[in-house]
Amino acid sequence: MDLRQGIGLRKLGKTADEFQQDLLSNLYYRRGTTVESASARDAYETLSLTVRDRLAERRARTAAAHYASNPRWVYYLSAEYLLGAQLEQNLLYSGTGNLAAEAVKALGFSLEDLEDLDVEPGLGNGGLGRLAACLVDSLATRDIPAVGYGIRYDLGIFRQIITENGQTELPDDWAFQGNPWEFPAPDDRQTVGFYGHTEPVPGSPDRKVWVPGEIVLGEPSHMLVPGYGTDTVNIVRLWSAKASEASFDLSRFSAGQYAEAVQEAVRAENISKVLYPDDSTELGRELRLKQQYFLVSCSLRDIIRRFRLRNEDWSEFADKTVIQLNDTHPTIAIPELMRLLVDEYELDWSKAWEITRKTFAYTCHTLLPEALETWPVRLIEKLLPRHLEIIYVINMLFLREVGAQFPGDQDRIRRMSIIQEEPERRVRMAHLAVVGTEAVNGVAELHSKLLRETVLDDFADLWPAKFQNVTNGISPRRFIRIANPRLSDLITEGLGDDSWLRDLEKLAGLESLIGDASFRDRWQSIKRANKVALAAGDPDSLTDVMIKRFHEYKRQQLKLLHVVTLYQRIHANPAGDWVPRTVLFAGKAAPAYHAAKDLIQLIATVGATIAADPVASPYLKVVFPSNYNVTLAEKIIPAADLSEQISLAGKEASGTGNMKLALNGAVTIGTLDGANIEIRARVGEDNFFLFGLDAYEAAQARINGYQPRAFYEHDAELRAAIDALGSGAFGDVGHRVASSLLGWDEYLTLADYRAYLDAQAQVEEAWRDRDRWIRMSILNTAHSGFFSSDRTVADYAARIWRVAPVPVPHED
Ligand code: RUG
Repeated sequence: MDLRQGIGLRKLGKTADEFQQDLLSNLYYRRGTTVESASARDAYETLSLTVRDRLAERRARTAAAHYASNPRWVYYLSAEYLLGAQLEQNLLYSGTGNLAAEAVKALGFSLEDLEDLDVEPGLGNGGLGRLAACLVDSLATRDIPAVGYGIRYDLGIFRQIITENGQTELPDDWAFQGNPWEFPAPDDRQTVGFYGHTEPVPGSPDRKVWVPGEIVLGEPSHMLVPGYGTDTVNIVRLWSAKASEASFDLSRFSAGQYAEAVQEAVRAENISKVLYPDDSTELGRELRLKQQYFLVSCSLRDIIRRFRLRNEDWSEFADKTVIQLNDTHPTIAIPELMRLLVDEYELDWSKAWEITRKTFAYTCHTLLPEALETWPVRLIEKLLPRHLEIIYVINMLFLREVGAQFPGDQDRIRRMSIIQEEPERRVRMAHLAVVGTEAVNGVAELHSKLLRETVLDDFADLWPAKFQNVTNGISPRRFIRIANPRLSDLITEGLGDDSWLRDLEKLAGLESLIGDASFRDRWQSIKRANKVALAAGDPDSLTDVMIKRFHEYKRQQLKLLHVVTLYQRIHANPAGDWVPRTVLFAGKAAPAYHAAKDLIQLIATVGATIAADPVASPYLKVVFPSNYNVTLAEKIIPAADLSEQISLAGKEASGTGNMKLALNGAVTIGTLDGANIEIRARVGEDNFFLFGLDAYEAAQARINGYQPRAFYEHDAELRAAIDALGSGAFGDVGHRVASSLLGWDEYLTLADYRAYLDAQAQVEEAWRDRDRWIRMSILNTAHSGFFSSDRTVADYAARIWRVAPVPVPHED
């Protein structure tokens, strides 16, 4: 028997009996317990292993197919992954949901109870991390050979508690009870160096020897990433930092200096301790850069190891490998690959540079200057001395190229340099990422256009063909099939089958059902049932949701001004014909972002005031559930009527919550920003509430000397709302928010207030005409097909990665 051919795998049973037998044997042999004493945790772990085994069998066949075809691979490098809960997804993707429900019932548990024990790995902050998770899902669904690389943070995104005192952060020890979904692979451990110095190599001017001052080990574990409706199972490989054996100081321990004895080990292991440590301190920044290099160094060595399993010739590396950099966080991979090729594999510089440039591609996710990373030269010099030398050479050769193209244009050279000189010498990671890659993309049409016209305009002049757009997308499996099973079942019934889950444009077929009154009734009852399940407020009220990270550019403050104005209007006319609304906010603020935390506190306080008010509370309710994460999003999104996408135009790169809400039949109120523009173009102007300045008008307003006070003085309702916030009734936090809006109003909230309230009046008019609203809702779902991440991945595959699918032969 040739085990390398994958022959010899015992087929895992497909019948209920066989599933139950497998569950029992996992309970006995892998969990080491018995039916009589099995706890819910035992049942959860055992079920997870039983489901995982089915995916692992597909994984074995996937690996065999990939090995045989020696394909071009996509490697996705991302500092963040928000994978969401795994059990329900893996039941769906392995087609074992019914078998599992029956089997755990026989053990005395309900599947729902066990799903509650499935903790989501919160290894990301927001949209960027969730995008990475959607893309790996779609890569597998599209049968593209791929590995996602990331960091296995011990503590994920903090657990948030909201009270009237604002946001409190608690550590998220997500794997405290273990994580049945991952496979540790200590044999693939890598060694990572930091600090130290470099030494010349006699006779080889391009090469250097780097002698690191600290060594840390990177230990991988992987989680399975199944494709939907296919046999492909890819992996996400996550690295944990481990101290080397030598870092434990036995002599100090023996001398009773216990803390000192483990100090070095603790320092090493801190690298993967926490997602994004607070970078407002010098130490925090250094740790963050360490994380980035740790991810990159481990992953590149793993990629090279994989390449060498089937290939020998370096000239084939770029043909077999594309490495996508998810934002600038992993950009240090560019000098690291150069270092490996030049210093360790002894390629000459120009050959190595050709390979490097052809291997990488870079996705930019922002336009905000403060989000474009730069690192102090002296920090890189200290932590990664060889990389700084390499960056200098890359920069010198690059600026020579610029000089040749634009002779005498010193200003352009200064603007484009990878090194910023003033006020402090820093490495501009976005410039390095553009110079060292073959393709650069933005994440929505407007974003890609603004990147070319503003932030990266000089680079787009130099290399116009390098710049592309790939509009983001979302996984329809997670964000409608799992999140909204009632609506998914209705859609499947309406369209005749569930093939829309792999071909989301098929949702357009719903348009022909819109004239069917019973279909519309069922659509409406499902939305209502989802609201009842969410239990956030009156299910017959307009459920108005703003769910996303807290950031001033996203403008939760604009929504708050709207809430305060509604409150004041109700008070002015308690007998008015008010549309009852439940306004739901959810989201986290970065722990050191004080203005965003102020907003959270103010919203919570205003919400409590309204709740205690007998005049307003029958019509207006503000709810703010704690700890927004993927799991909570899956509950809120199906219940939403109105989707708030109200960032200042030109600031939100794309947004993906906007897509999830539209897909679930929420109607958007939004600005011409990010992917809102593409959503509106598809769902139709009549099914989208547009308001506000566009990106060019917003930029112009600042140039023209924007005065927020002028808006305050000319609009009595706006004045009343801001005065109420600043009146003292809401304490210092109300003062701070009001005076920041009146003083500078960075994101032109006051300029867009009146247009926003007018658009909200149109929302209420449409809502009162219930039939019109349901039609709008259905049309939003019907025309959201473009926003599937399967389409996003197909775009990357065709235009950036140039990869082909490798189907895994199906076995019954
Ligand atoms: O803010 C952006 C979102 O607009 C976008 O949808 C998401 C995925 O592309 O990425 C978010 N993002 C940007 N997260 N971090 C950054 C900073 O670079």
